Amino acid sequence: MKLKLAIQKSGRLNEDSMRLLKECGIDIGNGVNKLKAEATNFPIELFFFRDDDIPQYVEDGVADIGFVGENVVYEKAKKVEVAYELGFGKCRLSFAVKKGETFTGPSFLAGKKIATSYPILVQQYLNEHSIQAEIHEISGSVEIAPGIGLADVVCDLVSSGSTLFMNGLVEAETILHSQAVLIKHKNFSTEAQQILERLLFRIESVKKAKKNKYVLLNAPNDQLEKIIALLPGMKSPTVLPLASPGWSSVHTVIAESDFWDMIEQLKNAGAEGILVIPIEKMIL
Ligand code: PRT
Ligand code: ZN
Repeated sequence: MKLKLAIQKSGRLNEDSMRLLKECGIDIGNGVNKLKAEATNFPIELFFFRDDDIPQYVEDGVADIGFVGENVVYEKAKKVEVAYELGFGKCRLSFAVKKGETFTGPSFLAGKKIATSYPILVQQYLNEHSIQAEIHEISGSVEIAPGIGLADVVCDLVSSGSTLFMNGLVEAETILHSQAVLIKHKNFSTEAQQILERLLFRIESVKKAKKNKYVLLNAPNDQLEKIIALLPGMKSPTVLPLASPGWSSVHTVIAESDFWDMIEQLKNAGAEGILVIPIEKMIL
């Protein structure tokens, strides 16, 4: 059998979805512009859909799994399971008000006209705060609504914030942090589950590798103990003697997040010739 995976046909998630599959060593034959494509070296078949339709197709079993934004998953509220956070397509769903206005909390929204493409999530927020407001659902260019008098407030996806800024709006309150996730159909055969686990194992290895760097450095032997003590405790680093006497080469893996702090400390401790190399896959 082949696992059927739905991804966005074109748009913000398409490229990252395709790249992730490639990094997992999955080759997709030609036909990317069609509705379907097959992997040549992994039991997976790709379906290309609009992102909004992916939860429905996964609920119906047209696809077994899908890559889609959490914002779409929660707005559509279909019977699917969120199985894995993919780590790309990060954004937030936020209310934004006109520049110069002060958002004083949920009560600010009472009686206001809110333009959004996410009426379900906005209504949920209003219900949670017992606020009555008017929701205007628009499918695109939500940010222009206040400027043309269609709404007082918007609730839209934000990443850099420049769209809001350019439209004279200010982000006020975030109601959802979102990223692309892997969703799965509720009923899975053992065979499908096995393929999914193979896929997740690969995705996990790619993700871990991206979070870490391989570091090689030269250390004077009299500073070796101090330098090794600075390194994170994954496992002991590899230490090899250098051709020049009194020096060793130290190899280790450092988390991207600690990277700059760590490098400064290593330099201060006497490390030289520090090489930092990206890791392609990391299997622990
Ligand atoms: O055609 P189809 O329906 O498949 O695509 P679409 O147009 O509905 O979606 P698309 O491709 O725009 O976005 C797909 C998914 O990417 C979304 O559902 C989110 O999960 C994710 N994503 C991440 C974003 C953004 N970042 C984002 N910034 N989706 C949209 N935006 C828009 C936002 O709506 C606003 O217009 O970008 C603008 C804001 O960006 P900044 O950087 O100016 O803040
Ligand atoms: Zn869409």
